[in-house]
Amino acid sequence: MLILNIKKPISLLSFLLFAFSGYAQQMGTDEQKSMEKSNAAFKSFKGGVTGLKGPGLNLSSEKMQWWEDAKFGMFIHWGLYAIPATGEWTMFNQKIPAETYAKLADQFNPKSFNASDWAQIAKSSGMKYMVMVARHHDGFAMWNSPSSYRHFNTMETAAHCDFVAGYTAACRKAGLGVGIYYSPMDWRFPGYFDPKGLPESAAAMKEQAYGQVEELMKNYGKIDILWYDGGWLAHKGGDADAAWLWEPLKLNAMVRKYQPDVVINPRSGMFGDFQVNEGPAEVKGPIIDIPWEKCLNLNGSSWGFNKTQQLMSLKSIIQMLVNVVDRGGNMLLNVGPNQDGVIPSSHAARLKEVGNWLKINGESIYATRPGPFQPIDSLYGSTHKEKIIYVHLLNSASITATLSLPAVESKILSCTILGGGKVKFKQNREGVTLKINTDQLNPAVTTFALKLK
Ligand code: FHN
Repeated sequence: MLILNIKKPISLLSFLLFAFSGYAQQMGTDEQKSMEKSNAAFKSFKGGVTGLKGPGLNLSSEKMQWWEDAKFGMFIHWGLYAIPATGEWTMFNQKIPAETYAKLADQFNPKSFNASDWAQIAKSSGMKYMVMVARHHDGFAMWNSPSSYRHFNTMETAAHCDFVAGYTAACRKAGLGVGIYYSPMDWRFPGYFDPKGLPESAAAMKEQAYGQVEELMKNYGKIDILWYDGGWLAHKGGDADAAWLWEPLKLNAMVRKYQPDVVINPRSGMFGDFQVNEGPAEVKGPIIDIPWEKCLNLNGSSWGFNKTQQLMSLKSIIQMLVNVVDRGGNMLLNVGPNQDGVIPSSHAARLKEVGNWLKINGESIYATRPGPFQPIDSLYGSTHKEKIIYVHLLNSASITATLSLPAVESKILSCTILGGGKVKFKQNREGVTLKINTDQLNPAVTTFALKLK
């Protein structure tokens, strides 16, 4: 029996995360760097260039509409790392030799895997698309992958099953957008850690990546989202800095040959059809006028299944979703099924509660666009669609008896709370004032619908 539980003191960042966001990631140093480099790219994007651009490789805004209307998706980190239950970076953080780690595949034979259950949980929580990890940094492929280095995949090991096939079929059948996550980096290759010093090993890793991306884009029907992760080399620099090895314009030209309309993120080193902001940090600041996505964990301990459970509260999930959508983004919320492929019932229950809020407030989220009011951090934000402006009031101590909003040119005919009653309001050239009755407020976020003439 393989024992893998070396206790590591939580890092300063994890403590700060705990202090400021109420839950901690048990992250290793490079794992933290991995998240920070992605957010550095997001920040620098606002200031300019991130990722290589090539003719015809990015989608038009028309082709991005469905994604920008969808707003909310399920991220799924599932693989061998669900067995030790200490997160998807277990192999690296615990310095487990590849040969030793590979033995986990002999134990990976999930009897209760049922992707339709995953899809139902996603639908009942109001999610419109899913993104499943097909291969993470540990190299283990969750599908029948002839390109897999050393046949390290679920078809040629104990499970003898193609989980990507099951997932894509169930997701599509449920009417959800089908997304696939792929990590070009693979810790099993020494060339990953020294690509210039060990060029053959780096080239073999690249060859595997091209072969596997082609398999995923060719063998599973229409794929709607391709979510690369881990373009950076030797845990250094950014994804775009590794373009000399991955040649992302060549790689994604191949992808578009099979999947012309697939939405591609920015982590292959190519300019993304959307940008990514990762982690639990609260979303603040003005509306961002480019397609972007916030990805974070429902269970704060790690992306992969973890025996340490720190579930996000319902309030923090709904407030995160609203803060993201009011600033023009989508939210990709992650679950980590256990080694049998089951999403823990407590996670499914929490997501169902989010779905209940969206049943009432969904019209202020789906297919809306941010504004017209710029958000006030930790107080309110807005979206609009056709002749309605939606104001999302975050339930916080700073709420008073009235809410002052900027002026609106069109005449407001009525103001109501979604799922609630009428609201008194005043409108003049200076602005709009809503009369707030705290008894009517939702413990997380209350949506005011301003119907315009
Ligand atoms: O290193 C990965 C991590 O394990 C996880 O997959 C996240 C998900 O966005 N991405 C990387 C960290 O940025």
